[in-house]
Amino acid sequence: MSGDYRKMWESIGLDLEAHDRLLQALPPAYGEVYLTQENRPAMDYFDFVVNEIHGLRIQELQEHKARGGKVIGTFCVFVPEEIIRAAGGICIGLCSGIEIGSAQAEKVLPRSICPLIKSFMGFKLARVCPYFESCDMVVGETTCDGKKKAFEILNDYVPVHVLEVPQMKREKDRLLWRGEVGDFLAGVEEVTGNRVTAESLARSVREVNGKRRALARLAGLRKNSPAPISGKDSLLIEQIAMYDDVERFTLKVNQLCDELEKRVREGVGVHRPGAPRIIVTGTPMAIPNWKVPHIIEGSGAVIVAEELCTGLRYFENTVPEESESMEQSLGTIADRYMNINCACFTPNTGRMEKLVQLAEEYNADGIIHCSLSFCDPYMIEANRVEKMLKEKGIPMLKIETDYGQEDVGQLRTRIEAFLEMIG
Ligand code: BJ8
Repeated sequence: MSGDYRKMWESIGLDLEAHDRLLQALPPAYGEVYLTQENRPAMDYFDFVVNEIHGLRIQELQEHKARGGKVIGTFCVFVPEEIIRAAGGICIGLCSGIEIGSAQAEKVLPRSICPLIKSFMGFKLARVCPYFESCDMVVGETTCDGKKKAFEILNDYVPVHVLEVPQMKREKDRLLWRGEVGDFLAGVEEVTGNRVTAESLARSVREVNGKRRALARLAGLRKNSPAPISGKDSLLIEQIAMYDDVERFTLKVNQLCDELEKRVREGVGVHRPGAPRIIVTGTPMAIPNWKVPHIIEGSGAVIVAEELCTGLRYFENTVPEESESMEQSLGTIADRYMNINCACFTPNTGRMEKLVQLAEEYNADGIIHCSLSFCDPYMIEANRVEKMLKEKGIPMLKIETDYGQEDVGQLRTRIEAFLEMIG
């Protein structure tokens, strides 16, 4: 990191010793997973952002807060970030992608629970995440039972606004969700002390759309063969999208896409000719969870798309920009989010259809379904995915894992066997 941030970390209430241990664990992992890749495009900005993950960006958040601005943390791509931005707040996706503070988390949660939930509780209780400690409010949702109940506990430590996300997509569910989006607007206005206007909302919609379009442009370039960028680098960018400054990030992704377009014209890629093209689907892979993509690409395949919330589900739809009133804008924002294919919905047929469509568009040789352990929605829905893909003749491998490294050898063996079978 470029500066000495200890004073800042102390002032926001971090446990400095525990935080030192976390930082020591991170850089080697990044070097090994990312910096050893061959023929990377210019990723300097994104490498820099990761390097400064607890430094410069936190400083920016603190400066925003010193000017009276608020920071709002989220755990789900269902949270309408357009509204947070329109109220002058900064929306930060809290990561939960590493095992941390488990001992503390297990004092308030059962041991056998989704690692993502245990991680966010651990981060908060161990006081090691400067993003979490910068939040004036966090937003929870009722997507899965584990999260829904854990947010009641988290509310003991930080104010939590819970969004009720419906479980079905009928008209009455859409109406309920529209009501939730309206209540969220009121909650955000109260925390930030700012009123959202039709103009501020329209501007925010344009800016967030710009970010999503840049990510979609990047995704589109990966349809080419050879792929001009690795799946690991693409995932990293999708993870950074959750917490970086929106306008700067959009600019940097578009600049990278300019370079990738040139690569495509010149036939430059990041993998050996004939490498199997893989789509990854399942539970989100929050930073710094790169375990499975690292194994897949380390085994000679290339990941061409992520049907994940840290992937296509985050950016594939935009909000229409021509609304004439605040009411209409809120409606179109709510509708955009209801199109997300989360396994928390029943049925969730949109996800199966999307996977078949993606396999065709991205010319994929196979799909790897990766679920965090104890995640009932995705682990059970894997059966529906498998059934549909079988019907369409698309090979699929189903894996279940957590944030530990103990199963790496076993996962590698299974992934290599799958790649050999489809190769
Ligand atoms: S829209 S996928 S980000 S809820 S992995 S905590 S589901 S037990 S994360 Fe998600 Fe929003 Fe859906 Fe996406 Fe529960 Fe499963 Fe854990 Fe999960």
